[in-house]
Amino acid sequence: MNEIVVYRHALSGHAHRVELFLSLLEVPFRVVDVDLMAGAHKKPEYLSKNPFGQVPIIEDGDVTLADSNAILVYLAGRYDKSGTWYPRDALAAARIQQWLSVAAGQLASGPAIARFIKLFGAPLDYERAAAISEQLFKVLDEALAAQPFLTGATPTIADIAMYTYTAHAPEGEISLGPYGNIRAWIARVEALPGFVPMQRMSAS
Ligand SMILES: N[C@@H](CCC(=O)N[C@@H](CS)C(=O)NCC(=O)O)C(=O)O
Repeated sequence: MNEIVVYRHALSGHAHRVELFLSLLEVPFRVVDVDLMAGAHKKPEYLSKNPFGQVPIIEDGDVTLADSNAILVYLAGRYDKSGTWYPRDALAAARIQQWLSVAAGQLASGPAIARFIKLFGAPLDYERAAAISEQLFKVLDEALAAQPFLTGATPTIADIAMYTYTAHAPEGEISLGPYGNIRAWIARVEALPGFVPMQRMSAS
């Protein structure tokens, strides 16, 4: 097995979801820290790996792949011997895809942007991010009332994609206080063997 290389930033939730999944799968990897503050991700060498100039990307032998959710799909297909993280069944896969879309949609434009504003001073619309977060967390909390993980009794890549920016929402001053089912789900994800946290930036 190749050692997978993950290009990341230590505070990127998108990158963390990749590191978390590799750790849960017990797939060996090493990280390369990309200095976003210095603009390393917009240099030609990095853009040749990901023309969007974003972290994360992975290199796995001669495969170079960008986009955190695409990477989760790839890793599950290639390295998950259990076949449970991204089942082939059409409906199960579609249910997971629904959450991957939410992770790239409302989770990114809500809690992730709120955190980006509060931690890094990004000049973006906090009220909008907070409103998206509230709507998202109501739906998420309700979805988790009926089952322990997002698509059923066992975790899938849907849970991995949704975990980091949800768990770190308080860093963006989005409280998880009202959402008991979400908090219980976070604890379940954090109890998975091989779980690795992302660095926290403030008491939350
Ligand atoms: N759709 C991408 C989004 C990745 C993303 O937004 N990465 C951020 C860090 S969390 C980034 O690299 N931002 C730098 C930029 O866009 O210039 C994914 O899921 O990997």
